[in-house]
Amino acid sequence: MKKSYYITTPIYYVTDAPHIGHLYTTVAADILAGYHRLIGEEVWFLTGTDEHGQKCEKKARETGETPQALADRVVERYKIAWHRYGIRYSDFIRTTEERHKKVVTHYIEKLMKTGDIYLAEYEGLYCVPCETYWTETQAEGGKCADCGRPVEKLKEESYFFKMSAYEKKLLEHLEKHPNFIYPESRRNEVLGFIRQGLKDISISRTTIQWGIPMPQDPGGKKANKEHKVYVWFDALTNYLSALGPLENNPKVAQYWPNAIHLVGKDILRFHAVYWPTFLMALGLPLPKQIVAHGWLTDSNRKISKSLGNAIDPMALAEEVGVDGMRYFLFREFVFGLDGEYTKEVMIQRINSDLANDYGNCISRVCSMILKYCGDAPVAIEKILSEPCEPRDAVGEAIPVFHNEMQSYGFQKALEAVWKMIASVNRYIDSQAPWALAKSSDPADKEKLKKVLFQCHEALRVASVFLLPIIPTSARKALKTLGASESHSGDAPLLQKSGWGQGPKEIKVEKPEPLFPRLENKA
Ligand code: ME8
Repeated sequence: MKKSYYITTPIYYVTDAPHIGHLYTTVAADILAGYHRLIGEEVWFLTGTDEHGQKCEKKARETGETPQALADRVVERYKIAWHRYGIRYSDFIRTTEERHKKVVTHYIEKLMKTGDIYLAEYEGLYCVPCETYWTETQAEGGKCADCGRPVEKLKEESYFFKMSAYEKKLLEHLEKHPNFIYPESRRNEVLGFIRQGLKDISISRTTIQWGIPMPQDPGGKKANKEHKVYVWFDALTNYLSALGPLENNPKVAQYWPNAIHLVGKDILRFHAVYWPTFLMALGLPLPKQIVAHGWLTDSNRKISKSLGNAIDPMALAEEVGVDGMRYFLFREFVFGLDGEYTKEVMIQRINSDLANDYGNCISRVCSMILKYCGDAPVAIEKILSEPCEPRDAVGEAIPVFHNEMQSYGFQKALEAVWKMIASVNRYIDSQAPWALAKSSDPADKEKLKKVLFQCHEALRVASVFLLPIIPTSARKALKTLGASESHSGDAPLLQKSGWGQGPKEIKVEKPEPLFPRLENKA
């Protein structure tokens, strides 16, 4: 049976159009989904939008729309951006959909019955933009521990979730599953937080209208129509509600045990503490892993709409191209760490790696093949049976690439691919095909063909590896190389990416520039 893989992105707030930070997480998920598909696994890839709560309500007031109209409008911006970037999600969930609201209500009813959700009075320091309560110690100097903005004193009747009851169980889970939170530095932060003691948390709000109503309290206490479900408990449930009903649902059985939540470090605690304890209370299995990445920053400040430094992915796609962006984001930055975004570095990276190294190399090799060997198909099986430098480079890169892709080391995986490409460029320089072409010795003619097709093979393998990362360009490259079939069929990343596993006969096409050189207009 095929292995299954379930990858999720956070569901993004519809308060604004997507920016480069949202793009970062979504492309990461798309690369992982693509990679796992290409190694033959069955993949479910979920993304979507978080449409309830105070933030959306407030934004709608500002824009003079109903919250639903705001959500309907902004969700299109997300869908258009993801389409533009070739994001191949399996499902897009919106928290205002019936399928989602039903599940949230059902879970809360269930926990009201077991007593894991109860009514009490709450007084605390609240950060409106983050929709989070803080203790006096957490909100040092009256500032939100996350965003640094002032907190407000708020008192309200609220439903609480008995998170404290699951503290020990959660710690045990983390100890038994050291990879549950990735990377390790983030795991340690979460462990530190849990060890300070988990308190029960408020999971309803009376201060908002725009949310899922709390269901009727079965204890016969006060009617609670005015209580709305706290947006985080609404939102987190999307990862399960999107799979459909829990009982007798093959999709849940297949994918839920393999769920991987990809999130930014800003929302790790919700995923690594709130969500697992909520699932424990419901008696449900936990996801397999929670992976937190760093932030893209601008002058060392998080890039975000509210800080006013957001960068529009649609404009970037126009300016540097979709694959240029996809490549840059995962070659330039270490996935778990923050990364400073600058336009200069981006343009430099795309020009040097994509236009010069990769694009030029394909164009050079294909042009020389057409020039020196003609355009009839060439049988290459025998040629590829011999040792050579590009072959060694391919052999070294393959295990590194797979290891890194499976441990979120995108940067190192790409470095491995670029080592193959560099070996081809070196080999061309050392073997000087143009000199061999001038020789009248028939042995040199044979050698010329050999050198060119050895280079060709390393570029074919590199392009197969690049399929999940820069899908459109890698496919175009394979077509130029006359090896399109290498990416179709079963698990091409396993079965077609070894030396000599491509087509037995090659007919290259006239190369066209894969990546035009970019100018820094600024
Ligand atoms: O938090 N660098 O939604 P959101 C990298 N609705 N990634 C960034 C980023 C940056 N500068 N800025 C944003 C929410 N992100 C909730 C999630 S999930 C059940 C509910 C990415 O629209 C990163 O993935 O504020 C971060 O966690 C997410 O966008 C926050 O998106």
